[in-house]
Amino acid sequence: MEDLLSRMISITKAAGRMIVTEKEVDIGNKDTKENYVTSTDLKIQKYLRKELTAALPGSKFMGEEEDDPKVPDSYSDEDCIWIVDPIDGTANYAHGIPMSVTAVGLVRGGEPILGVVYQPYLDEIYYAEKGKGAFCNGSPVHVSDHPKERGIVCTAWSCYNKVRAPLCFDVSQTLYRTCEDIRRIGTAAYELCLLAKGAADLYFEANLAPWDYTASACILREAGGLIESQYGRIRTDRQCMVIAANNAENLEYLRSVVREAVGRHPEAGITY
Ligand code: LIP
Repeated sequence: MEDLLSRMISITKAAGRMIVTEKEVDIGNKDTKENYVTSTDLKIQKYLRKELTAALPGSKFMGEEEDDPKVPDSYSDEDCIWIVDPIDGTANYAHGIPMSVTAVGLVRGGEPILGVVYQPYLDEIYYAEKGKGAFCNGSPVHVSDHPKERGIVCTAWSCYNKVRAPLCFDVSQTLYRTCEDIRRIGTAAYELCLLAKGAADLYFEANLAPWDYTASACILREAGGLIESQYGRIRTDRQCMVIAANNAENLEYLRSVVREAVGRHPEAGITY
């Protein structure tokens, strides 16, 4: 796996560099005005599919910009599947905000076993192999020991489905009273890496796709962090709500805050 991780790191860096080198970029929208797709997304994904499936013969591939981005029907528990987000933070990229990453996760039996996230504006490469620790640019990273009162919370307010926004603002209002402050950075994959390196401490999003969090879930767990969904463990075969924290006490607090807010907002359509 060490050689494969090295290959993943090289491939992910080469892919992520396109975020900062591509000059002629076509910008389009998917189902809503907030949900962008660009020519760079498509170019990066095409590159990742070619390089990653060649690096691991027989592996399957799921990317955000696929025509039908779901776990392949023939996916058995032991198959390896690449779950990738060519540009996580596409809205930031479309608006010229220098905060996007390329995220590549490898899943076996539904579990992330390798994760690589590259932030090209800062030239930061985060990576982890299950059971072998998490790193940023070659240095080990670990979650903070901050109590919730000193917690920096990363979150979002469901811009792709604003029916859920009242729930998200309700959660933010409660956390804002207890924790130190809130950040809305616009890339789940990078925000979860901030938890892994101890720069942030709690994370909540009402609905994310597997490519938003699979790579970072491996990195965060290897950094000592905790991440889960409304189903318990995060799922790599469907979208889910994501909560994460630097320790079990803060995760339990976050779980209770989200559960109470979900009870106040049945319109969000989330069971938790
Ligand atoms: C984005 C996430 C972000 C979330 C956005 C969007 P994309 O992923 O990383 O945290 O708030 O709604 O889902 O669409 O840029 O790959």
